[in-house]
Amino acid sequence: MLPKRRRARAGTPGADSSAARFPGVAVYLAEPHMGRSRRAFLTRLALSKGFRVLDAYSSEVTHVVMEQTSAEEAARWQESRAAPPEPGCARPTLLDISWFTESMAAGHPVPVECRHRLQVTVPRKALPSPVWMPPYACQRPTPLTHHNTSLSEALETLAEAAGFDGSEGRVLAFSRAASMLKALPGPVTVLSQLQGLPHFGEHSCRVVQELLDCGVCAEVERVRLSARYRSMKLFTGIFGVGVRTADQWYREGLRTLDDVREQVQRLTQQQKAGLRYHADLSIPVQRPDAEALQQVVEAAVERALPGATVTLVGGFRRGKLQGHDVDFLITHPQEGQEAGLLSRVVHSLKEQGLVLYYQHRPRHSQEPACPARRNRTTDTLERCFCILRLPSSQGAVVGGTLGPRRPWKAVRVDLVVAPISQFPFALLGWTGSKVGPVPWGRPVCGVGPADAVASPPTPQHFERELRRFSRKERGLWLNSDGLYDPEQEMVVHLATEEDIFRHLGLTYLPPQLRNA
Ligand code: 8DG
Ligand code: CA
Ligand code: CA
Repeated sequence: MLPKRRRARAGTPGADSSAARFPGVAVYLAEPHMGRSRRAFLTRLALSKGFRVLDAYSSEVTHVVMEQTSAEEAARWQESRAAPPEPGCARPTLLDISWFTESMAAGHPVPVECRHRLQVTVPRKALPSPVWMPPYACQRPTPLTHHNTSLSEALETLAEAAGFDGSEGRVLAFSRAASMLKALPGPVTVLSQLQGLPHFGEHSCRVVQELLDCGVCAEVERVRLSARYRSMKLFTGIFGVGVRTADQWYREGLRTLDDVREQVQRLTQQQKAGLRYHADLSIPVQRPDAEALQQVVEAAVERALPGATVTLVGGFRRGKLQGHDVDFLITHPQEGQEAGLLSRVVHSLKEQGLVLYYQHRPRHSQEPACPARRNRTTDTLERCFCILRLPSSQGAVVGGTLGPRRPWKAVRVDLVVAPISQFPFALLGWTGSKVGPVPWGRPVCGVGPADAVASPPTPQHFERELRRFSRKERGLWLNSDGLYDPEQEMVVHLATEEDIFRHLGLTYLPPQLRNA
């Protein structure tokens, strides 16, 4: 015999989503001022109309209905029951009983309007003033969601625009300030809270002040709407196009994708592929797509070399729900076994008809004639920049009125191979957040310009800061290849990411806290 409460739930037609007429809606009637018998009556009424009514408050609830409850009380009630929502998942809407009664009268859930909402000001934790923060992004946790999004996004826009103009100093200044805001334990409400924080120069402070006063910053809005920023963003969003090429096109008067298409004879193979699949590639890749691709890549790797492993890295490893591409790091527990693996993996994917484009970059020599190679941002690991064909789930047709309609979509995928001895460094490096743009792609010891690095120039910078910390504070050179001690002229061997943090004298930060 089930306990009374479970029995009731099990027998409740509305508790089963398949039985409900409105599967996207799960109502929870909150008691505070709603007597038990009234709640039971309203529950029966809603169930009879085909609504799903949940007995207990859970993450499934989409609509919380309250009666005679103030906004503050509602907010307190919610805070006491719910953990902060997962990134990308909204909290359920807190509604007055008027939404419920109108929905019952209509026989279906009516659209939520402003007047139905219990206007809730979520209580915000006050930020101590002034607040203290360590100067390097690798010395402080930076979660994916934070308290100062509009401020950090404004500064990142200015950093990006500075990158488009080749101004590395301003890129660093704005991205360091933005990154600091992301790490703060509460929302900035007055400028004085930033007093004494490193990286807040006069310009960044002015932008923050204007945003706090007016909600918008004229300079940022001007940049966002400017023809140059828009074209540069459009061009650098094409796979294979870096800042230098985008700038050249802009100077020549090109503004749109059609302008670029007219210059097709000048494009590299990579850029041609980028343009061909631009419609698909400009839509963010979602996590389920990344997971589906992981299975495809894992199967190909297992066929090519049993025992080799595939790790999802990049933004998805940091907990992002979407990204501009999917990054996989491949290794084998036995050093040297990975040699030749990538060609076989790509061959296997090609045989399945999944490869739309690829550019294989073999491993650079391990013994560089030029020691500065050890100190560069791009690494020597073997990799393949690909565009793969991902069949859409259940054969759904993708593409709208403008694009082709077909049961698959093109997705950018980076495959990187590291020998097991370099794996922890490659894992750390390819998890990011990334090393940010080198605005004009200065060639380093014969390595190609930034245009050769197929990724859009967004100013995230955990890795850049980690490498800077390592060099300036510890005298060690870190990149995705390894850690080098220039004084001892030797490579430092370490087995895990945790070991690398420890060796650098840093507290370990898991990937989800590296969203600087
Ligand atoms: P997104 O795709 O979610 O938009 O962003 P992401 O996953 O954080 O960035 P990414 O551009 O895909 O780069 C992933 C990581 O790879 C980033 O932290 C930097 C790292 N990385 C290296 N070496 C190289 C390289 O030579 N080229 C590129 N593009 N990334 C590299 O360690
Ligand atoms: Ca990525
Ligand atoms: Ca990538």
